[in-house]
Amino acid sequence: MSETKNVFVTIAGRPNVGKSSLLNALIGEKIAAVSAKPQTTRTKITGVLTRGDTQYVFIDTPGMHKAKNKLSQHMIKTINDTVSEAETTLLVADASKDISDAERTLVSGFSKRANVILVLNKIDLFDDKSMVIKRLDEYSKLCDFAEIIPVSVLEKDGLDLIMEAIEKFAAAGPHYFPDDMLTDQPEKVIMAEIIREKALNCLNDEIPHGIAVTIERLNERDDRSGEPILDIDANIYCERDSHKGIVIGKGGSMLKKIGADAREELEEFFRIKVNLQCWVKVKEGWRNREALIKNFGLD
Ligand SMILES: Nc1nc2c(ncn2[C@@H]2O[C@H](COP(=O)(O)OP(=O)(O)OP(=O)(O)O)[C@@H](O)[C@H]2O)c(=O)[nH]1
Ligand SMILES: [Mg+2]
Repeated sequence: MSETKNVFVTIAGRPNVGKSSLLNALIGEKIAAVSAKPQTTRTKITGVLTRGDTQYVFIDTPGMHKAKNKLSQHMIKTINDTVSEAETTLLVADASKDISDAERTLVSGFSKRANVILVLNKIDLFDDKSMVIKRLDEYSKLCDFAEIIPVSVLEKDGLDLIMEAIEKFAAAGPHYFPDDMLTDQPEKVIMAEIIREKALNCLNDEIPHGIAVTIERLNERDDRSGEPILDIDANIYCERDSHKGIVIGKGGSMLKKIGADAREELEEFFRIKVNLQCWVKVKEGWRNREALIKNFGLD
């Protein structure tokens, strides 16, 4: 038998740069919520890819930001703990944007670390491809990266280069997860995240950050025609009474849309027919209440 290898890779960077999109693309399955709104990811998410002898373990983290509430403080602690323990880091940046002061500080903070690969994402947004070289040059002055790889996760352009770069850091060792495993997230968490992602995508800017989703009941049964069906009851929590009406929408239209979008993805992911019931509840200011943060599994 040939020798097994493993490599642990932390995916870090500012909010909204495409970290979770990258995780999903690298493991070839959508396990992490993605949205155009910053701070979509709230906890670390492990994605596993086993190819031949090598097991790649990717750890997606929340976007690095300044804490605004207790939930943010937990997110930042998660990021710091994960990044400080990282053997190999994919530091992701949005190449299409000028380097902000926050980005500069963050990137410079990695200068003393080894095995940091800078992923310059969203190069599809450049009409002028010479901008990629310019950005590469700017970033290379901030930190001595092991490699800088321009990519477009959206167009799956450059992902093979990332895999080649990571491969170099794989070392002899056991596979810590079963070879067919995709993620360590429990089923219920994946379900709740699918629903939360659809809510983020459907709702306006003020509300999404204050949304949390829990799965209250799961039941598999045969429907009338004998086909298996999964009943899922979910609670969508928002922070204020005024938000509840917005999440429900006129005549229930918003909730219907969120539910329909979520059901479609749930059926695709779990390969079973789904009957989804969503209830909207209010937990006043939950993002500043430790007990509720804990209750939602976000501590
Ligand atoms: N144009 C373009 N958009 C991208 C690309 N990769 C990701 N995006 C978009 O960028 C937005 C943010 O993506 P996410 O993967 O949620 O970003 P993230 O870094 O995980 O964000 P947080 O979890 O909030 O820190 C989404 O709208 C993605 O569709 C890319 O290569 N090109
Ligand atoms: Mg994310």
